[in-house]
Amino acid sequence: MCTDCGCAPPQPEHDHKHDHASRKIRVEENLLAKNQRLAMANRASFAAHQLFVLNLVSSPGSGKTSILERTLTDLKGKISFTVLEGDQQTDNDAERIAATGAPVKQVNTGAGCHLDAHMVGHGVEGLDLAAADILMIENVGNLVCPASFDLGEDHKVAVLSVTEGEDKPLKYPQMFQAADLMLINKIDLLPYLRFDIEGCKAFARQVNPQIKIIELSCHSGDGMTEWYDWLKAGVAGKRRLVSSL
Ligand SMILES: Nc1nc2c(ncn2[C@@H]2O[C@H](COP(=O)(O)OP(=O)(O)OP(=O)(O)O)[C@@H](O)[C@H]2O)c(=O)[nH]1
Ligand SMILES: [Zn+2]
Ligand SMILES: [Zn+2]
Repeated sequence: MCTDCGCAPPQPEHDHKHDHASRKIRVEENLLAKNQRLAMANRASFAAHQLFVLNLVSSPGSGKTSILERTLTDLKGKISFTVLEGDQQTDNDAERIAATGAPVKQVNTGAGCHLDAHMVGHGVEGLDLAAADILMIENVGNLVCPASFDLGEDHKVAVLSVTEGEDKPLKYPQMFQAADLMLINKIDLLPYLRFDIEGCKAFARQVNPQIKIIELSCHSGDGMTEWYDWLKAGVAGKRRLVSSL
């Protein structure tokens, strides 16, 4: 259960009357407005370091950490990364990232089901942002709440693995609307599944006609070059933008 984003189970009925719906909307508006202010502050600080910042979002287990592990290893010496890992509990993912040699910090959200801009602002305090080209933020595995929270990133990247079913962009449209890139991961498993990959892409484009889509497998390596090219273009674009100011 989320402690602050309103996804708690319904409360039991009681006999006095007050306007639950409008109060909930007000609280959410305040919460999101505060988050937006902090996200703008994060964005300004990231821009000062010419950082390309990505917010990786997905359901649990789609392969976010695995994609990061392979990316950090393959691009070592070419692009420098720093990583913020978000999970409710454990520092398992941070340990996996640290094993690649990249700087990493873990943020535990406890009962919270998403990272917010405040957690990210403090989370990056111990990281040397000036030394990095890309800040990768791995959000808590959850296809719902992270869609509503701007962290100050350049792009949300939604990871969807082929074991989850092709209908997910239609069932969780907010996430796929908020993302600029969708990575369809685990395509090495396609021969064993009934997953309509063209249908999945059509559903994603139905909710977000602009979304870019890359099919890949971080196990086999298929499609990883296209992802790396997208990252390199993002880093180059950020440097050009800053040098033209
Ligand atoms: N076959 C196959 N398995 C994969 C691939 N990528 C990840 N996996 C497996 O999927 C499982 C979950 O991967 P993780 O990288 O931990 O997923 P995650 O999205 O970081 O998970 P959370 O942080 O818990 O949300 C692991 O058993 C991985 O080995 C892939 O490309 N192909
Ligand atoms: Zn929630
Ligand atoms: Zn992970």
